[in-house]
Amino acid sequence: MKIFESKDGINYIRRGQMIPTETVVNMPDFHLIENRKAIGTLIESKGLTELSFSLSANDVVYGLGQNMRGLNKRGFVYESFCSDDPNHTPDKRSLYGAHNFFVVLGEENWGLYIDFAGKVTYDIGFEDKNQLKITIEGVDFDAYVFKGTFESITKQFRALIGPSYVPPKWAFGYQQSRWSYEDATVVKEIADRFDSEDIPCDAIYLDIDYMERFKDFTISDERFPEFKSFVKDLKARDLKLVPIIDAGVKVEEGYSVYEEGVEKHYFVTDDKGKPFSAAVWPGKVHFPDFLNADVREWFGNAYHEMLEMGIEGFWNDMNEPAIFYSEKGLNEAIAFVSAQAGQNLDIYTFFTLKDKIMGLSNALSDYKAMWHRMTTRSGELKVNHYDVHNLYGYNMTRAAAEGFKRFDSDRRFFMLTRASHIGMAKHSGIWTGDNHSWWEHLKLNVQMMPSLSMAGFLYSGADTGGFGGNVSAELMVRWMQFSTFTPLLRNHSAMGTRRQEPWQFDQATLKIIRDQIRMRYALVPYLYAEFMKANQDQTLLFAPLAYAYGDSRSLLVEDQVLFGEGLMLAPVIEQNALGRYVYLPEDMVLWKASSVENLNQESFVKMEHGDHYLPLAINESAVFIRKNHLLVLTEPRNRVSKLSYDHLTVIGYVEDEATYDLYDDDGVTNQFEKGIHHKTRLTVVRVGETYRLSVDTTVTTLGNIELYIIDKNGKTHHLKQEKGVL
Ligand code: MIG
Repeated sequence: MKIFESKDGINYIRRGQMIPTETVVNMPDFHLIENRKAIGTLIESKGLTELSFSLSANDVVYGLGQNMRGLNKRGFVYESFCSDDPNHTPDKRSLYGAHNFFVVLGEENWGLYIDFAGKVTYDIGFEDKNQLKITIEGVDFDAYVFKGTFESITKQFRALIGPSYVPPKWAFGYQQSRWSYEDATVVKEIADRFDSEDIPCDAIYLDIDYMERFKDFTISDERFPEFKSFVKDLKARDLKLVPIIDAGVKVEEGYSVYEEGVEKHYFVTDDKGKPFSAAVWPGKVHFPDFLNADVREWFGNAYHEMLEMGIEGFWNDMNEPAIFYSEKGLNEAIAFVSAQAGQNLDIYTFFTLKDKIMGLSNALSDYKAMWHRMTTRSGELKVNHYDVHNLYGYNMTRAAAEGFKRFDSDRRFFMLTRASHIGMAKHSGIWTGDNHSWWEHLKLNVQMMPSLSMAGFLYSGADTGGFGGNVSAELMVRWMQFSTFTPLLRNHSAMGTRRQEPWQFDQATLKIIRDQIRMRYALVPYLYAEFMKANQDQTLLFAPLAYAYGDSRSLLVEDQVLFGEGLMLAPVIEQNALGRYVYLPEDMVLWKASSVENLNQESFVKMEHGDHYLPLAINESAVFIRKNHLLVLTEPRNRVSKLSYDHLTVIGYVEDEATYDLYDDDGVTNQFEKGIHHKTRLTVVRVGETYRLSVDTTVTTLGNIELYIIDKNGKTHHLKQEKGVL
């Protein structure tokens, strides 16, 4: 084992020669240090490594990206092992992503990132409440230990993995999805309905039924007879179509992707070197070997045809990879079942029989029977799938992202993926998979956003309203109130469930949801600015309260989160609740956000540090503005592209002075990477009994600004600044 240290005190531990993940892109200068115990206790046996650390009584543990349970992960066992499991119940240990970064805050603050391609298990004070025990399924790995404040630890980590994926700006608009809008007529009806109901929307999704027999990169002629002109028509209305791509390639003679893949040996193989056969939606499939650079190039180029037709982005699904059954597994199960025919089954044999069938999906034995030809710097490496399982979805999406770059290196493309690894945060956003229309999953969404920010997944969000199960109008509304702040705002639901487009409920609900989506559009310039700054400054877009507040109560708050530099959100996440308790770590200003149309002096209330019960009617959500911070709204429009800076509203809680940098750029190219963007600096200063706004901007179209500034006595000052004054 070698231990190194960087000049900012990051300890880098290298054990053996790990399978490269290409996650760390900015390696600081490290120097070798001798005989230093940088991490807890390390035991290696039977091919596993166990790391143990002791936890102090009040330590909290934040992180692990997309995972179950609370903000504070202490008290349960979690796994990093990309899993396709549509039942996110509290007993589950892993979801679709593998995100090996966490931070311990307490007696001593530290963070750990384990750079590893295989399975890692975290027992965080479960077996023994004072022990954090990590089991790595391998002996070769890299690890990074960070020390400092919550903020500096997360910054150092994010600096290592490099900037996160940035979508085109329209991706901050509302997106409507359903499994499935099955043909062009239905999609058009949805588009028309949004416009006739006057509800903003920027994108409509195409789930698996747009394809011809679930074959990737094909379009059903029957259901989308004039696909190209259809895409063009929607584009003329400023609406984007987002088609899905699945990991498995259908086995079918005459299907070019399949034939080329077989001919060039581009598929993951079985123990005998033949393409591994499994079944997913298309029936029998082979899996492209995304760990191989040639395969990535080939698959990435396959997206070009639809890009040429005007498609601007995709979602990659089933890339854990999800396997309904493998040919081998099914044959074995059938053989077992047949052998029991006519027998008088004892109970144990009956259960074995049942398990043989139930256990066919996503079986570890299948993952262990799959082989990759992985491209590494030192040549091609034959690796077993199980050992690199967490890199599969990551590299599928990397293939797409690299394909987009080759198509047009300066343009931003929309990309979401289901399975992920930290290394993928630079290539794509994620949606959090198949949640349910359960209040528990709204809470899970709230608790997951901060750990996703920590892992670098800034562009993310849940299926708003819930994917599985039937949503009530009330849950839909409360979920929309929270998702108004998540960069990805997508309403998606499964086949067979209650429809959940905004107009599927009653008239009152429709109005609330319309107002809510309009509020989202009014917030887009602000959300976008917060997003881009969080990415550039490596700060957290969503954070636990302890990110900014050092008191012991803040460490324990599980249902309120900080958003960006100036807000705290306290969403209602309980059925029938017409209010909730909130904890304020300092004085703040409450906006009971219900609409952006009717703002007035009474809309904002200063509240004191401490605990409060807050009544919140069904159309109200609690948005808190932190001390000496500003919130900026624009006038809503029905598309992101139609938003302007002509009439801004600045809301602030200002004791003496507050400044806000409203970042903006062209929203479509990668020029921002070269520093081509503008920042409008808004400064509000108290001058005696009133306030003055100064604006430092290069934006020529900046118009009138209306201000609601709340002072330390809770008085709201309503001021207007005319264009000429700027
Ligand atoms: O086996 O494509 O998470 O969003 O609608 C289900 C159908 C496959 C899972 C995705 C979901 C999508 C669904 N897919």
